Amino acid sequence: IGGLQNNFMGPVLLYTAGGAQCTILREGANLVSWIPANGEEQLFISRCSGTVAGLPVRGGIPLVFPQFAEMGPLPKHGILRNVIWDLIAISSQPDCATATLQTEFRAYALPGWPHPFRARLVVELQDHAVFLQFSIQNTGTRTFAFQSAMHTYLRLPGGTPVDIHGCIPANYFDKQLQTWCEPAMSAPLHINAATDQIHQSPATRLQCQTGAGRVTLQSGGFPETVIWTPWREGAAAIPDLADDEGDQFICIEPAAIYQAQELAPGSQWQGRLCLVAEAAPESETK
Ligand code: TA6
Repeated sequence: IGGLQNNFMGPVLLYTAGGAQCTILREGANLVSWIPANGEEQLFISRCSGTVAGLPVRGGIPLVFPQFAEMGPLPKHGILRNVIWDLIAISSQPDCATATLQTEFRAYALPGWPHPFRARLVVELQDHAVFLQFSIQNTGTRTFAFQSAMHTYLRLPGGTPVDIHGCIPANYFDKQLQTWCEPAMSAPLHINAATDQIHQSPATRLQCQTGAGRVTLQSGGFPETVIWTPWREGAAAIPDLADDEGDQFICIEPAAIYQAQELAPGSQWQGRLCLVAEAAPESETK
């Protein structure tokens, strides 16, 4: 039977009758585990998560808001990934389970961010897919602009390059080179080294071969896409990542960074992400 298993303070667990399951931490409303029916874990979590005080979990799908990286006065990637969210609704049917988490900020609750807002994340789990709907409501009296991303850590087998299919060619900012680059016209995007790029095109339908099959990623509401991995050479510089974990994930992040979003008083913005898992054909697993 499909269902739910939760306690008020602990992680939120969803599962379907078909055998899919996912875990959402109330810290950061982070989807830290997703195992589709007949499948394996699709998301990466570092075994060093939690070893450095003050850092959020290294992996899953941290939510970035209202600042991307160090592009403003707030802590890196903003303020949502460190706070404890409330579980406000949960429901279950045999083939689908849903959880809604929410957190609210009052005006001037934080230095560098005077605006009150309500953030909500709805996670819907089906046998082979998980849907995330991230929304921000401006509960204040002034329009504000914000950056956002769903910092999705897809698990890789490690030790093998990864191809990302379906990128829409567009200029991208290379954070390592600190320069704007023209898109490579040849698809797919082949990753075999440290990569940190902000592409000026949405993740309309990207496909990536993960450790246990293929994942399709579709976003809505986010005009840009970040592709990041430290790979082997960059792992040592990240304090809450083991040295052998650098090539065990690729972050594909629907984002709004250079194309920040504006939100008028009382209005709501919504960003969506759908992940669909497909088992690898037998010929590919041998
Ligand atoms: O989204 C890519 C990025 O901004 C990278 O530059 C890298 O710093 C990464 O995020 C991880 O950030 P974190 O604060 O989680 O270490």
